[in-house]
Amino acid sequence: MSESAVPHTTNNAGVPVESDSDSLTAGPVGPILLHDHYLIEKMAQFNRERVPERVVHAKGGGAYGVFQVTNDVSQYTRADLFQPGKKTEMLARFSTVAGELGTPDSWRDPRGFALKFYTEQGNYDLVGNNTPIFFVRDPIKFQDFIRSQKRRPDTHLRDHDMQWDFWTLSPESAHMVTWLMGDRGIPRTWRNMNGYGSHTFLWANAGGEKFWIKYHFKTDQGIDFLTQADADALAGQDPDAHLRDLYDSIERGDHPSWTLFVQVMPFDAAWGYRFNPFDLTKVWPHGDYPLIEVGRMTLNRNPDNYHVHIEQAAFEPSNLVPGIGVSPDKMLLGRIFSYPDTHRYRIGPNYAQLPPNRAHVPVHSYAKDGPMRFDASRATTPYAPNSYGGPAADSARFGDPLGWEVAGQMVREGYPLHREDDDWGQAGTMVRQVLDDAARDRLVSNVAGHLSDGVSAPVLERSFQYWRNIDKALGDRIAAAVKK
Ligand code: HDE
Repeated sequence: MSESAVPHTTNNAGVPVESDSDSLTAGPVGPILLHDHYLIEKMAQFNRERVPERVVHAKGGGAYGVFQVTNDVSQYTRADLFQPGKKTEMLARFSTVAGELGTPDSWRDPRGFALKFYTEQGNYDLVGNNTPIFFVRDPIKFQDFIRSQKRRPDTHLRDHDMQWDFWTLSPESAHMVTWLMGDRGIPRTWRNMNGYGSHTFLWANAGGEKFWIKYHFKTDQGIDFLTQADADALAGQDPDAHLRDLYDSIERGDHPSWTLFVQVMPFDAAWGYRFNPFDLTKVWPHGDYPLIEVGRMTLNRNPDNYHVHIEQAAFEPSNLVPGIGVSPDKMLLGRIFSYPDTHRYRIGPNYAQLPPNRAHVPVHSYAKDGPMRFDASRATTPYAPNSYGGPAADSARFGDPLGWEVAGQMVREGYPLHREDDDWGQAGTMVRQVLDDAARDRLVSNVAGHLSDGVSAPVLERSFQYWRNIDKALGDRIAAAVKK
C-alpha cells in the first residue's frame, strides 16, 4: 500500500505521533519520561477498554437486518412496523444465558433471541429466548434462579447440585427444564433455532380493540440441534462456533431468516381460559389459538465493530411502541424496570445515543447532560410544560396506556389458578406427545448424565420424583440410568 494510502498514526486528539515503537527516554538507556503523552494515553486507554459484561446473556453475537410485513394483521394492531407492506431496519443478538464472556457457544442453555426494530415511532424491542416458556413465573425468584446456574461462592465452580436443588424446589420450572434438557437445549447454530417473545403481550388496533398475543419466530433454516457429545467436542474445538457461523453465513450472502407468526386471543377470553394465559411457564396450545403469519426478519449485515454494535447494544422490553403493550405477566412487568437499569449501570446513562441503540427518528425527550452526552437535547427549554415550543405530549394520539381493569387488596400470592393449571401437565404433554422415541431417549441420557455429576443424594431423590411428576415412565428410566 503506498505511503499516502496508509494514514499516519495520531493520538486520540488527532495529533500525529512521533513513533509507534519507541517510548521517550532521557538518552538511549535513560528513564521513560512522564510527558510521553502517547505512551501514557495508550496504556491508560487499554486499562479502560472493558464495559462490565451482561450479568446474564454475556456471551453472544448479532447482526443487522430488516423486517418485512407479509400479511395484513392491522385488524389486531395499529403498531406502525406491523402495517401491511411495512419494511423496518432491525438488530438481532443471540446469546447463551449462564456462561460468562469467553464460555463456549455450544453449552446446554437457553439462547437469547433479542430484537430491536428501528420503527417510525421509535425503537420497539422484543427481548425473547429460543423457548416459549421460562423457569419461573415471578421476577422475585429470577435472581436466585440465575445464581443457582452460575458459580458457587466458595469454589467459584459451577455445580449441578445447586441447579437441581433450585429446580426441584421450584416445580414451576418443570416445563422449561424439560425443554432445556432436550434437543432444543443445544441448537446446532443460532440459524437453526426458533425465537419467541415468550410472554403474553397486548396489541390494540386503530379502533382501540385489544387482543392478547404471543410471538413465534420460526427459523426458515429448519430446526437442528447438537447432541451432548457433539456439543462437548465442539466446545473444545471452537468455543465461538455459533458466532463464527452467523458471521460467515452473512459474509457469504447466505442471509438467515425467520418467519414471524402470532397467536391471538380475544381480550375477554383470557380470564376464563383453561390455562393462566399470563403464566410464563405455560404455552397456549396451537389448537386453541393457531399461528397467524405476520412477516419475515432477515439478517443481512454484519456489524463492522463488535464492541460498538453488539457489546454495547441495549435491548429493553420497556421499548414498546403505540399499539403494543404489556400484560399481567409479572415476569414481563419486572423486566420493564430491570433492563434500562442494567444499561445505565453497564454502559452509562446516555446509552440510548450509541449507534446500535439510537432511534432512527428524531428524539424529543427532556433527557439532558450526564457523562458522554454528545447529542444536545432538542428540548431548547429544559422543562415541561413550557411556552417556548415544547416538546409536549400528544395525548389525543398516544394517550391510551393499553391496560386492563385492576382492583383489590395489596397481596403477595401466586396467580389465581385456571382449571388446567398445574406445574407438571404441559411438561408431561411435551414428553408424551411432542417428543418421539429417539428424542425421549436423548432426554433420558442428557438428564441422567447431568444428574450423575456432583448431585447429592437428597437432591438426587427429589430429582427422580420431579421427573416422575412430569412422566412416571420417564422418571423411572432416569432413576435407573443414574443408579446403573
Ligand atoms: Fe433477561 N435480563 N431477565 N430474560 N434477558 C437481561 O439485561 C431479567 C428473562 C433476555 O442480547 C439483562 O442487558 C429479569 C426472560 C435476553 O443484550 C437483565 C428477568 C427472557 C437478554 C435481565 C429476566 C429474558 C437478557 C442482563 C425476570 C426471555 C440479553 C443484561 C423478570 C423472554 C439481551 C441485560 C441482549 C438480559 C433481567 C428473565 C431474555 C439483568 C429481571 C423471561 C435475550 O437486565
